[in-house]
Amino acid sequence: MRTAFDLVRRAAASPARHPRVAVVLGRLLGIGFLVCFGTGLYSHLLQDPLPWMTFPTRPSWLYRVTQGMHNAVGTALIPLLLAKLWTVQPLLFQWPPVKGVRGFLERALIALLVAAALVELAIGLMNTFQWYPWTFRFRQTHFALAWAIIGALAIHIGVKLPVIVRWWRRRDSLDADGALLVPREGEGELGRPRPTARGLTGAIQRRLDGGPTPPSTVSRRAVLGATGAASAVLVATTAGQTTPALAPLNAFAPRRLRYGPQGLPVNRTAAEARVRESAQDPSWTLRVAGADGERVFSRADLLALPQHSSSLPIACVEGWSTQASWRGVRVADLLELVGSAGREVVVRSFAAGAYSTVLLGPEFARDPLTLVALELNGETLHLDHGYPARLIAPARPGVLQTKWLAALEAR
Ligand SMILES: Nc1nc2c(c(=O)[nH]1)N[C@H]1C(S)=C(S)[C@@H](COP(=O)(O)O)O[C@H]1N2
Ligand SMILES: [Mo]
Repeated sequence: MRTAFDLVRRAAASPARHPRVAVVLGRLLGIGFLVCFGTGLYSHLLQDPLPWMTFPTRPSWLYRVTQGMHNAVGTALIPLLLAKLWTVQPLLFQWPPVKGVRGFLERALIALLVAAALVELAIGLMNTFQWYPWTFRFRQTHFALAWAIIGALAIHIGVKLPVIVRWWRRRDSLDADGALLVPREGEGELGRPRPTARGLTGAIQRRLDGGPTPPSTVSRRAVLGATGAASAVLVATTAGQTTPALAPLNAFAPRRLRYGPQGLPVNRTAAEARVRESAQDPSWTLRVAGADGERVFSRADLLALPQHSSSLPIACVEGWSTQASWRGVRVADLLELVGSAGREVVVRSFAAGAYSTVLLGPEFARDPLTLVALELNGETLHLDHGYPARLIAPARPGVLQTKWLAALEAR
């Protein structure tokens, strides 16, 4: 068994499987996971706020940027993580497999970290394609895994700190005083030079002969370069769904910037939500309830109130976003009419489903940009965009921009 492990490890040894490469990739992974954690936490809390929380409503494109970053960075992490696993893969075959309790805990932690990170990136990617081939609840699972990753990552960095420090700044394989820097025993079998007939790599031999600097950095660079290129290409060919400048390169992302009716993508059409009939019912009204009682407004009533325009994006959690021009009645004005200015609002849709009821915090309810929208990009709101009326507010996830409104209830 031991010989088998040794053989695998030796066969896998390569100048690019080097702690320096692991550290460079690890740093990028660390930063990337932190960015995704921060932006993901923000998105999660916007949808599930703790009671005391208020959120910024400006800049109105804030969520568009944070969620765009969440998706782009998450996408870039996929090649980085695979490259990192490739780099450290010989460590899997250490002998003995487990060295004491500490060694066992270390390996268990890495197993947890790797599994959680792979599942997290995989389900995140699938989510951007609106593909949910599972029964668990995506957001709660993605959120729980994020905590597992961040916790395991913190311990992992602590455990590996000596290796990280030692290889943090090394640009090549040479020490400050010109000696060849080779990975230590404690750093695993990474990058152990491939043995030659004489038991030494050509590079070391040349070094001992006083020859030129060993060329091993080239293949390290090649691995890092290929990984970086893979990440860059993936991001460039998907981020066009949220970044207009990259739209022409969008080869893989499912949403085209302006492919839906009225120049805006649609996640769930009126037909899919089974509201085609009720949405076109001429007796539709919006019920607004507040401290002074209840009022109902037909679409004509709403159009008779002061109309305001807002330029606000729809920014879907799934990674696409589009700026649009909306026109309708300010939510603040409607709340004023029922004596509940500045209150929190329960927003109800007549479409059944997961987002039929959402909460609109007071900071959004009183914002002059927050509208009950009746028009989109200069036309009557399309059925698929929420006709007869929808909510639109600044700096909020798309899932909270309720279509096919039925009621606003101030609390
Ligand atoms: N009632 C209702 N409102 C909804 C949804 C929904 O399924 N039902 N989908 C939401 C999601 S996930 C997004 S991203 C936006 C998309 O708005 P659009 O279709 O007008 O672009 O609407 C939101 N409003
Ligand atoms: Mo969405």
